Amino acid sequence: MLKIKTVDFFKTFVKVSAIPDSDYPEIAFIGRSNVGKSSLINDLCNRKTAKTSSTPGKTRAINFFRVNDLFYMVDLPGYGYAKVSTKEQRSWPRMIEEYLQNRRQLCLIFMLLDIRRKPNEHDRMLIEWLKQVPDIEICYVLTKSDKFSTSKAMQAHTKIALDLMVDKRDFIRYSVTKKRGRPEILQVIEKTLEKYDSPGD
Ligand SMILES: Nc1nc2c(ncn2[C@@H]2O[C@H](COP(=O)(O)OP(=O)(O)OP(=O)(O)O)[C@@H](O)[C@H]2O)c(=O)[nH]1
Ligand SMILES: [Mg+2]
Repeated sequence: MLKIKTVDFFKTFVKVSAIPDSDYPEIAFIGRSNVGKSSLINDLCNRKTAKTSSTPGKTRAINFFRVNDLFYMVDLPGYGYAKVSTKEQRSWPRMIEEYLQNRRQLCLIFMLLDIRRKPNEHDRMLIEWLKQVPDIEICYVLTKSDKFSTSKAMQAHTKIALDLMVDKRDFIRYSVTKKRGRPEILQVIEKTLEKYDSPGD
């Protein structure tokens, strides 16, 4: 299994155009505000690299973390948080969209969904878009699975998969507090990296 040895905070970007070209594969974490993206990155890396908060809207820019000097984990801003200025709120989905459209190194997306919530319009829009891009793998993560009993979590898992018309097996139930899902995620990352050829090779 992939071992995370080193994690270096690389940089924060407020504009996609400012992100330099690189040959490192990028693995991005995307989802509604407060869904648990930064917590997931910290849990995978076993350290507090990404800033988390119980207040939605914590991550407002794109944060890059270099892992094992081999690939980047990309913490994207959450969408759908109402309490920021309208201008900023509007710029979020656009920044995400721009990121998704412009990073040729992007090879894997973890699409996070709160296990307790029905996917909303933003989630659906993103998922539909992602399904159409053949070069980007999507792995769905149901976060905060500790909030439900196992049987309730299984029910929610089935329901969300059906709702999104995605194979149930493409979802990983995750819990930071209950230590669930980490090996599965690391395995997905490892498999994707094995397949990844840096452009130009
Ligand atoms: N119970 C439980 N709480 C979690 C879990 N993962 C994250 N949280 C909590 O959810 C809240 C939001 O977590 P973040 O990681 O900051 O969420 P985010 O998606 O990065 O949010 P933005 O940066 O605002 O987009 C925090 O209070 C976390 O402690 C989990 O697996 N279980
Ligand atoms: Mg965050």
